[in-house]
Amino acid sequence: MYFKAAVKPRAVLRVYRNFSCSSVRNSKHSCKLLIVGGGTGGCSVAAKFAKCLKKKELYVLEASEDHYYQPLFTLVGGGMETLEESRKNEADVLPKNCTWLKSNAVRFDPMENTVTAQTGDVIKYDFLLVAVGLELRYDKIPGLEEALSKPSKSSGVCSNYSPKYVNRTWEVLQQLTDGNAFFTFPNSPVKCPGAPQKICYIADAYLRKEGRREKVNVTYNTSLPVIFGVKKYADALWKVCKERDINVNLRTNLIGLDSDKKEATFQNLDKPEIKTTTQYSMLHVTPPMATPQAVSSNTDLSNAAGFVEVNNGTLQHIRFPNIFAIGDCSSSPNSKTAAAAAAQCEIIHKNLCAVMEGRTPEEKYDGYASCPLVTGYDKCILAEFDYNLSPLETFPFSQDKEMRSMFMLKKSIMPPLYWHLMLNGYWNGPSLFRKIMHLDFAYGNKRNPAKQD
Ligand code: FAD
Ligand code: UQ1
Repeated sequence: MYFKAAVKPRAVLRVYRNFSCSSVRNSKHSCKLLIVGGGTGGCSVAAKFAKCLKKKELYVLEASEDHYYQPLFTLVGGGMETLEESRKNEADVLPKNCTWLKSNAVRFDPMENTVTAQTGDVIKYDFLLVAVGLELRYDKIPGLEEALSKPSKSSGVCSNYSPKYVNRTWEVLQQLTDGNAFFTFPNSPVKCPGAPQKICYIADAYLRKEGRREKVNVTYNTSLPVIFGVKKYADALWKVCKERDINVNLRTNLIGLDSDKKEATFQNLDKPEIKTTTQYSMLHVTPPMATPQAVSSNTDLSNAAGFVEVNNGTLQHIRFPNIFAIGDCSSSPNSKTAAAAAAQCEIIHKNLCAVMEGRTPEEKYDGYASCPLVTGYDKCILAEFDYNLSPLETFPFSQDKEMRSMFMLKKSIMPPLYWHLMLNGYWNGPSLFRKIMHLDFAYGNKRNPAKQD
């Protein structure tokens, strides 16, 4: 069944009823809501629906036994946290009141309202939430997987992005004494676009602390034409780079490496004929990323770039009203972060409930994303912004400064907030705090004479 976007909700509901659990034939599973992907977004929305649906009505399709709090990887790579602190068993983070199928989705058939798992199971759903995130494509850079398979000591190549490689970053950093240290940003969409440069600042701080900075050239090579998409924070980051003697090359993309010779080749994206091969002692790679193939190759579900094609406001699929997408795999043009997924959670919860009840989805996501730009062992610039790349800051002071309090927020407050509130369906981003703090600030200025000066 193919739902046109213009179909009225009541008509949609009538069609859904034909697919209700009791009427399903020739399939092994059927449910009211199927969530594909049990990462940040999938888990958080599952927690919300586990409070109102029955266990048999709510399915989560996820193959991994491990759930990682990926934002901690930046601190793991910098030797500030351990990998184990970023991991929990998937079984312990999924709500008890859901049916977990341990497999990957290999085929989406939105016309039939079915998803096929790698195990061969077919799940028929009334409503679908796609939450499969982004895949790391280390294979796209010739020589990279080979380099990452060698012991970190001889290779010097590392990557914070994968739990498989993040410990290498700290190992490589500790061994680094001289030469060139490169940090890369690929020519593809990435999750947490700040993370490729956060580790560069941490490396700089570490080398200074150890008295080794003078012998190491630190360079950030990014495929982007800017250091950061939001001007206010980009200005602050350029200042940090100048102060710390960090070289920044824009529109510069890593296209290959020779790990025997410890040489990396970069291409100038504005003049593709210009390729430069340089020796490295340390190479921190952010890999190219893409949505999983089952999503990217499905032209009913996805746009040309391979992202699930949703309405930017409601996060509802533009062709199939019973499908929503959350997080990194969604076409909504926000910065792909856990903070964005948090803000999307409640929008999706309310809009899915509306569609389930035959009402029009009315909640609108404003594109909120945030990126705690860690700039050292006790400093962080907390970037927060919306679809227009306009700052949307929580705190009643300008956040374009390196601050210790923002570092503490990143290191000590966000992890428990993630594990205990977000994954249990109780954290929808900081919009409520923002409203309270800014109201207080406004009253402080306008109504409370004691606060005026
Ligand atoms: P994920 O959490 O990645 O979950 C996707 C899930 O889908 C996974 O469990 C995966 O196994 C599963 N899956 C994949 N394919 C399939 C399939 N075919 N079938 C079924 N399941 C499938 N965000 C911040 O807000 N702040 C930060 O400071 C920050 N720092 C970061 C630093 C690093 C190094 C990294 C890697 C990420 C960082 N992020 C940060 C980004 C954040 O982790 C992601 O944006 C967030 O996890 C996205 O959630 P998601 O649910 O879309 O995807
Ligand atoms: C946030 O909501 C979030 O999602 C859980 C993050 O991911 C780990 C963040 O890094 C940040 C900074 C936020 C925003 C939270 C506040 C209190 C500003």
